Amino acid sequence: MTDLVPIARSLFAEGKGILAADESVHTATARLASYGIPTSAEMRRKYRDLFFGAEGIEQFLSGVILFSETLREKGNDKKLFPKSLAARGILPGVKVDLGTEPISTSPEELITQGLLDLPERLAEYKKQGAAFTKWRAVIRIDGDQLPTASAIHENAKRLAQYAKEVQTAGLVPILEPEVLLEGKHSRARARAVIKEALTTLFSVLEEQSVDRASLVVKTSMALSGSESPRKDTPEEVAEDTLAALMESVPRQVAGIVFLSGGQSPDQATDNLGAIIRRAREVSAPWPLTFSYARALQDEALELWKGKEENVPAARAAYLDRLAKVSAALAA
Ligand code: 5MM
Repeated sequence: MTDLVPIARSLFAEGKGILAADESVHTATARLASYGIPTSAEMRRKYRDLFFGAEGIEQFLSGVILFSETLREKGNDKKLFPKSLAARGILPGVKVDLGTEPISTSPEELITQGLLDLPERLAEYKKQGAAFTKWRAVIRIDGDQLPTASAIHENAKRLAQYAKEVQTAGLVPILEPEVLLEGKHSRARARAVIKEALTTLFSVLEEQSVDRASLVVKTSMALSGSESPRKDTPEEVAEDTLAALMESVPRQVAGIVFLSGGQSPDQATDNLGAIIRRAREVSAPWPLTFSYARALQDEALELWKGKEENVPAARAAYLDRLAKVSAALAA
């Protein structure tokens, strides 16, 4: 039986965090298109290589979350991506959910798919070199109406079943109940919803006897909605985020990672720094780090534009952002 706890804990090595590079074909296509980059399978491979082939990323990254397609692909160095990451001491992980669909009884809310053939897929991903996995539930705030308690509970049940199957397969699960930034809501509402989603999740995990010590939680920060005029200070974000987490996440978990959720790279960096400082003040019991996609990639994509000649400048911007986010962990 693999001891999953040291693997989960290694994601929190000092000064290091996770690059989320697990955009599905649909999301990668939209992301690249937003920078004027035409998409094809080869362009997606080049997109991954831009971020995985950069020299020195192992100073800042403990892990990378891949999309299943990328697990089977090779970098420009002709090495399989998971192998070349592992050779540099970076754990390869994989997103195993298959996206979301509307809930039939509450069509404005989403439920995550992917449990049906999960054991077979996990065995395959493990053979391909994955050491950890991720499943994302999507929770939308709309006034006091959404999310419904039932959507939160249904998503928690699937997250728990996912975690159990992943641990049985000898892999570390990252459980991501993402509370979306999109909306007009207040930071207080985001804090309450994050707390509710995590409290429900841990109650279902307990019912289903899921091992907490070898799981990682991936959470949103408590922020005012993106359509709210309110601009939160990093200290406000940190106070509310830590309050939600201290009231809902048991001390035994291997650690908590943050998603960037559409924040600018600077915002995501500054808020992380403030969260780390606040965690120290309140003696938070778990290790914390980042698991960003957009906040680590945006500046590089802006420079890259899908062109070979722009790779050095794009990688320099990416390494610069990684250095800043890593420095925020020591804030
Ligand atoms: C919330 O998205 C996760 C973190 O990314 P950000 O830091 O940009 O918020 C990310 O891992 C996400 O789960 C993947 O990009 C996959 O998304 P899709 O929509 O393709 O499932």
